[in-house]
Amino acid sequence: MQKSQPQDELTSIARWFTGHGEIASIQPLGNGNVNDTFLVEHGDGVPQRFVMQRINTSVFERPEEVMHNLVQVSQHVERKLSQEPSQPGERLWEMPRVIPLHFREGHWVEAEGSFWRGISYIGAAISVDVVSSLKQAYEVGYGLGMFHQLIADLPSEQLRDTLEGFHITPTYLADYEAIAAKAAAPLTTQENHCHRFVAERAPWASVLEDAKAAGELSLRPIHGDPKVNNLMMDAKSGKAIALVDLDTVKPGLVHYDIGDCLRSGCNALGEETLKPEEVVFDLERCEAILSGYLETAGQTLSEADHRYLFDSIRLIPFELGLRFFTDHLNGNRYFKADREGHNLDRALVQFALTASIEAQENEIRELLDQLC
Ligand code: GN1
Ligand code: MG
Repeated sequence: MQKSQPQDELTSIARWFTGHGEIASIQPLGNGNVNDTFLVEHGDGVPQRFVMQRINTSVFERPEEVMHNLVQVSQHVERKLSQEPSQPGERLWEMPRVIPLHFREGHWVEAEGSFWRGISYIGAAISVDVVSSLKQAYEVGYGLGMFHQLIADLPSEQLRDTLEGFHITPTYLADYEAIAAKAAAPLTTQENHCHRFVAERAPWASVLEDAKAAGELSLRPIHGDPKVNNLMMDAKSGKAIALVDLDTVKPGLVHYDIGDCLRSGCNALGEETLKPEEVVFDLERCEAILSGYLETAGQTLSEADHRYLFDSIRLIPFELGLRFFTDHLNGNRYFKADREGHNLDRALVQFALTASIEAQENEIRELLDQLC
């Protein structure tokens, strides 16, 4: 877990990105589980805003490479957007940009023992932790598809692997098994339930990696972390206009992104709920998200891609539950936890979502057949 930072230290770090002017305020922003994020307001006249982030270097061990990717991705997309002039009334897609340092060359600063960066703030936009209407759900899917299209031709060799093993479920399973073998005997019924839940699904957990190894599914640039609150919607029109949090953009399976978007967008109680027994995977939201996604990215999916969509919808919440549970057994070193048992509670929610998806397998498969 990272230390908290006194306000005057935050102010002096912010000056690296703003220069000498007034810093009006620095407030925590969003609910990230890994990095620490702040919104900085500054400027002597009309206030300006930017996002200041401390990268969690226990997760991203080579933060310079994260910054390298970020610059590559935003330049690539900006170039593409500038080549396609927009029509009046059309949605204007925005790309978060890295902010150069004020006092020397570069895009990040090491200060107070941490690694900091500045990113442009997407103004006049909202993001939600829970999708509250089908229109929003459609926009979330539309935005993910739009993002996939914009990065589809980003050459892989320009991207570094900033997080090895990310979304490789068999690797998470192996980590879990090693940690579970060393952990104290399960103390609670909930822990016992999680161990059983994982064991029953372990033989299937390599489904996407097996399809990749067999050449059925292929790698392409993906976002890696498109949970709904990373999707920004225009405050007035409600249209998707940006996907933020680009630290995990790298070659992967689009299935990881589709699964992550659906697991976060189809859970009306949100991933922090303390009522796992009430968690359901909502089919209507699923239909709306997929319709939006297919509208922008449908043509890029192959027949084999379609065949593995159900598995991806089931796998990504299972994988996230497994990651939360492993972190719980391992002393909460990866995901920020506010209290004892926080990551166990989060695991229970993701496992409940997985179970709800399994219970609706026929309906979800029918929906996929209809839409694709
Ligand atoms: C982490 O920090 P945040 O909220 O953007 C995690 C995702 C999980 C998510 C679950 C790099 O993302 O994979 O889906 O928590 N990011 C990383 O809330 O591990
Ligand atoms: Mg993230």
